[in-house]
Amino acid sequence: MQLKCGTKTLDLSSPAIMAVLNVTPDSFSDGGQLFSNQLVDKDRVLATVEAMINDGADIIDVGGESTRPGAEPVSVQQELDRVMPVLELLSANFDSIFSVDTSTPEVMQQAAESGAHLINDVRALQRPEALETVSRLDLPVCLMHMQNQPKTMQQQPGYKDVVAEVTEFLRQRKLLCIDAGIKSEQILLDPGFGFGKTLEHNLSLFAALPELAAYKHPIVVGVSRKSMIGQIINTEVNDRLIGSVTMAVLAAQKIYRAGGSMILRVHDVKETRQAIQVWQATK
Ligand code: 8Y4
Repeated sequence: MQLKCGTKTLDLSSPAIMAVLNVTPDSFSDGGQLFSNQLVDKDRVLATVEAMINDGADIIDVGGESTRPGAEPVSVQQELDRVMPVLELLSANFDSIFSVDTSTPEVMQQAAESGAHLINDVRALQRPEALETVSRLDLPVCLMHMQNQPKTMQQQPGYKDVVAEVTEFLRQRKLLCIDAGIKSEQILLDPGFGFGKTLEHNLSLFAALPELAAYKHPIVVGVSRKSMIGQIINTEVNDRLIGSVTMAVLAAQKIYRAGGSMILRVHDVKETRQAIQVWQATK
């Protein structure tokens, strides 16, 4: 299984690792140190990303909008100011695959012009012009499910049947992508762990990963350090490494046993890579 990403090709015969690079000055647990006085600290970004690549990251996911529960929306200009200098810096220095975590068509367009290879949209191209923009760019896109918006999504998550509703949403968004001219083989699907979901909802979706994999699109799984893990093992965000890696391996096992393929979106690249290698050897 291979995913064409513009000028690059991503091998998905085993799980690919997407490393999280937050370029939001307000993000505390990671990424906050990439800024000083609202300006990107270039040396820090280069050192961080070099380590990620050496640790085994296949993709670097650059995001300038905080989508954590309760986060305030950002302006287009703010997002551009955060993301573009970093993408330009990374494209000039590394031969890796870069994804841009954005829902904003202007950011998608400019990021692609500066060398981004994949669009990661937590709003599944629902903003005006997003479908048309990605279709023109001819890049792969991750469609993620979210209930409500980051500001309010964890206040009252509710579903009659979370698995049916999330899979139906992704199926509909995928059909609209294909109508807009996006190639089926460029579409990735993501149930959106933690985005408008209780622990019970997240665990139902996790159990249903084989069903989602049966759609034959690569699945993106982002559970790293999220509160669902904190709720299971009762730990703060800085003590979720083992839980995150365990869940990543279990997700890989579910998806590959079902004949699918996947990308793991993670903060802890080295540990996840080692765990996946050990799992691979036992297959
Ligand atoms: C601690 C650390 C607590 C991180 C919460 C978080 C996903 C995503 C995010 C995902 C895809 C996050 C941009 C949320 N999660 N994109 N983005 N899938 N495709 N929260 O699951 O990491 S940001």
